[in-house]
Amino acid sequence: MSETDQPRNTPARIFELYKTMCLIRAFEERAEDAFDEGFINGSIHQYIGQEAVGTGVCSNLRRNDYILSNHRGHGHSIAKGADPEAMMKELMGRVGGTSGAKGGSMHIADFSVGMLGANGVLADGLTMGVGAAQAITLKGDDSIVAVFVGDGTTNRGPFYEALNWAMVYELPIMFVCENNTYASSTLTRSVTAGDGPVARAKAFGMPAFDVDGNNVVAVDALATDLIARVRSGQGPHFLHARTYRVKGHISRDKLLYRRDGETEENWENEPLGQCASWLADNGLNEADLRSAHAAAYAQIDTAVTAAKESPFPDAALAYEDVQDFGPPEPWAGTGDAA
Ligand SMILES: Cc1ncc(C[n+]2csc(CCOP(=O)(O)OP(=O)(O)O)c2C)c(N)n1
Ligand SMILES: [Mg+2]
Repeated sequence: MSETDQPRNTPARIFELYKTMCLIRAFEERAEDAFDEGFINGSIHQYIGQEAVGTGVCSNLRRNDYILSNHRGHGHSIAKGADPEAMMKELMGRVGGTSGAKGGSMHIADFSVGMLGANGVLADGLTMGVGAAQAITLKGDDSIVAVFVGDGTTNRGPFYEALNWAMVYELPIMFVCENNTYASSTLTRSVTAGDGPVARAKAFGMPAFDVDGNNVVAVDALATDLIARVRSGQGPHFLHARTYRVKGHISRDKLLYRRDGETEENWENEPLGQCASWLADNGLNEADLRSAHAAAYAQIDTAVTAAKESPFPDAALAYEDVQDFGPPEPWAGTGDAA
């Protein structure tokens, strides 16, 4: 199967995906502004340039399907249906945040839409996703799990444990590798042996497919097919999406390790512009495209204002949601070396 074998998508459907991508783009741009203004502590990892992957995959998931994300999780969360306003509050540590203001950018979770969590520890989402898929099989329902993993993370051990376990138990899970070319400031291919993520997945006997991750029409079509296979009991599948991290690794990253012009060249292929062209070619009028874009920014601007106006949580709440085993047991030994 190749990308071009996929059934063509309708303009109405692709327009919905365009709106989601605009929302993600607006969220990331406004989050960067808020970070620069000092409203967000720590760091933020933006999803700009990768919107088509999360959007094309999650648009094929049901509300009761699950996703696991990574450190670059804003786009995945929005695509799965998390509320951008609650997410913005989470980024700013305010009352009403998705994780009660205790998680921040890298720990957004919203179980009500099946978003089981972003994660700052590379590859941990993979093993948790396998656990979730195992739970689904034990419960016997027909939901599935999609796990997002970066290209650099495919060099970590848990990637192999997760793929192996998923295949051995034929779990209902799709691994989505977002190959955005970089792992922090390193070109991933310069530290990766062999033929890359697709070959590695195939080594486990897992059906693995490659797609242009900047083309939401293609991602959506491939995801439609692979998710149907996973849901029908055909076991784990692997979707490898070629894309490009347009922004720095974190918003403060000045990209000093890139050659002149590299970012600009890749910006030519960014997914929103491609999608808008596809829609225009398929009959959507420019005014509808423009108003969808503006509506996304208006929604996020409202979210930013609400987040800035929301108070910080009461300090006493820091002790809620914390597992408390009590004080340590008194030392009962003699002090002699065993
Ligand atoms: C176990 C672990 N090792 C290292 C890091 C530091 N770190 C954070 S993101 C990152 C690069 C990840 O690259 P990739 O998997 O390609 O994801 P991308 O950032 O490109 O989305 C590294 C090394 C970490 N968070 N966790
Ligand atoms: Mg990467």
